[in-house]
Amino acid sequence: MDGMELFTRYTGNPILTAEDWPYRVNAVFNPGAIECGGETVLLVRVEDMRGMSHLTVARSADGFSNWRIDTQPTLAPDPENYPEEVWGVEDPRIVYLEELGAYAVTYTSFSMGGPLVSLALTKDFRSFERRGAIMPPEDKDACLFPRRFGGRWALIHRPMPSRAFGDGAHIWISFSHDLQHWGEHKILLPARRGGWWDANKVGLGPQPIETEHGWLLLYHGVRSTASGSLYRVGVALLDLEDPTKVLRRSDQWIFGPRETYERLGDVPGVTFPTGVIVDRDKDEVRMYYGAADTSVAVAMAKFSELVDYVLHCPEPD
Ligand code: BMA
Repeated sequence: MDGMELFTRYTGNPILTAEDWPYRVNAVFNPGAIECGGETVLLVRVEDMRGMSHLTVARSADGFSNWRIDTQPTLAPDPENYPEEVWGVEDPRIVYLEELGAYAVTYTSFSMGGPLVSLALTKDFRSFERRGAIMPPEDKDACLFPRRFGGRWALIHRPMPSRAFGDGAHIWISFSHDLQHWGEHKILLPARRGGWWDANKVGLGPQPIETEHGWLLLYHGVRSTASGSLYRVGVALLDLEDPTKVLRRSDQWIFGPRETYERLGDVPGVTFPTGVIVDRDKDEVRMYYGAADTSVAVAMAKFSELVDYVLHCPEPD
């Protein structure tokens, strides 16, 4: 199957825009997504009229329409207590940690030293327990796995190398016993080089999806062109018990900017998925993404077809 056909865009896209917001904002995009209390909860990145971001919850019964949006920021930066949040909080990813009975939100804090990874826990998306910065700058696109491996939590993230060491910004994995102190850092999915669609810069998209064949990852690859960057989406499969092992990786991108709302906006040519919801009864994956750093959109795939596709992708070297 041609990967480009795996996902179908919702005809009502974009599903959330700045005009829908109960207060004045510039843009709404890159939402974390999870099912909570039988509803779809999106934790949306909202860019205010100063250029700084906070996170606001939007809830919907069907995941497509009739969104109820919090009337004020749900998770606003708190630079007095968390100085790393001085220039805003961005791009959350969400997983449910059964062991703690809480949702873990990893997000980017825009600190004076650059973007870094922060962690907060919540049970209801109303109040949050901040755990502070867990990775130093520059680092972003981070998400926990929902359970431990050999007693250790695992985190996917994307540190930026110093220019002196070339252009490669790769996806890494790290481990921790307490969610606070991290080590055993390894490159997981390297950016490719040269003419590839995902050359030089890749990053995790939504939270890892557990399947019987392994952890399915959607990730973004960035191509720089004469008129800016193109953000497209690829897929990989990690070993279920040892997520440092990459079993499969797509050669082709499976989703990328095509519609006007993806091609026009504050940052043209960006499709940036940050949340998925898998409905196994309906065999459906809903992928929520930021379009052109301006609005929130959703595209659907058949879960079985997505798994089948990644199982037919090459094994990496
Ligand atoms: C990335 C992130 C995202 C953003 C994307 C495109 O580096 O900062 O927040 O959507 O660039 O501008």
